Amino acid sequence: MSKADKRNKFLAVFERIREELIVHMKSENMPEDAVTWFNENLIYNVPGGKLNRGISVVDSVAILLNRPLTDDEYFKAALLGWCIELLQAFFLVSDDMMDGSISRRGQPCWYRVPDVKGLGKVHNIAINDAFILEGAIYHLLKSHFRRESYYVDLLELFQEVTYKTEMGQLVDLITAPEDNIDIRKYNIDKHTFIVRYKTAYYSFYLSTLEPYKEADRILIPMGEFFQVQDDYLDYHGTEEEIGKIGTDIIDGKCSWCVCTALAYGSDAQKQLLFEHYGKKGADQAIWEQAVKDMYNDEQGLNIPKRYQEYSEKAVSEINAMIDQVPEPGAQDKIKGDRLRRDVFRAFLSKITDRKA
Ligand code: DMA
Ligand code: MG
Ligand code: MG
Ligand code: MG
Repeated sequence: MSKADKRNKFLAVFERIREELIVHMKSENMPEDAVTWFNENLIYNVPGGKLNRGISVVDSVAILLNRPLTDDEYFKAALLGWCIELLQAFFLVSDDMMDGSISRRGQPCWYRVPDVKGLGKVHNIAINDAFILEGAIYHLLKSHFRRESYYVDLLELFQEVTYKTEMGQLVDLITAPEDNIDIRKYNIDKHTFIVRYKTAYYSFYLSTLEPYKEADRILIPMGEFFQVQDDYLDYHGTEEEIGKIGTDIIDGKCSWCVCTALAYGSDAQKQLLFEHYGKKGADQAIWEQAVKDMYNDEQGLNIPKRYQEYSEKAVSEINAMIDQVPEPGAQDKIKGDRLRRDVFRAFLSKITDRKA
């Protein structure tokens, strides 16, 4: 099946899920304008991304079972995939408020949409809209998996991963307080801690839906690599490419780029960062550009080249770890008993060389 067909098949399940959530809201006697609001929230925030995380669930199940899925198996796997996409939507709506971002997935961030279908602007309603996206996950899990033996495991996994992500967001945000950024405290270890919690757990680890030891060992480094890419693209990607306007320099984030600059930069280069990094004000665009120019300088820091080197090393290290995963042998009663190398390779190939 082509990539586009795969995506469309997955999107068709979203329509069923949205329908189900709307029918449920109506059955709770929610007023019509509230149902309209929720519907717009779902459409605007859930299906518009790359859908890598969600589709990976379907791919993983198919690789593990080693045969085409029945319609019911496909639906259940896709539903779990959409639960991850709902979780992602919940994180992104709130992340954009906290980061003061402008755009996301090629459209204004949800909290900046002034008025939904003429219903009127409600101050900071995006906070509740984020919560409700999270609530929808547990409603769906209950209505589809309540009778399964693994129901509690699923609930725990979603809850634990959510909690870890929130811990990561906490450190991400207090590391860069708006009024007093201190980049002297930034380094790669601090960065690794933040990205492991805020990105790695929910981005890949959750998509296997199994807390395997092997998954932990490989998918967490893969998630770290994924966030380094995100940090790099924040400064280097154009809005057309990444669908969002980068805010890390002005927000003073502990990003891979600034940690690398601090580790390898000269005293003069670090001085420029102390003066201009994370500074808000009338001249913020000029200061941001000065930092970007310094990152770009081919004779100097050359962050693009360092990123290229980092990426090649990360991909080869992750591949080496995948090579060590034992393939299922005769001792495994069920063929899908353990994660096979292909599951990890499928994840890695989705993110290698990504430009968005
Ligand atoms: C990503 O952090 C982490 C979460 C939990 C959304 P980020 O602020 O770097 O993401 P983005 O660049 O997409 O705003
Ligand atoms: Mg952000
Ligand atoms: Mg953020
Ligand atoms: Mg980012």
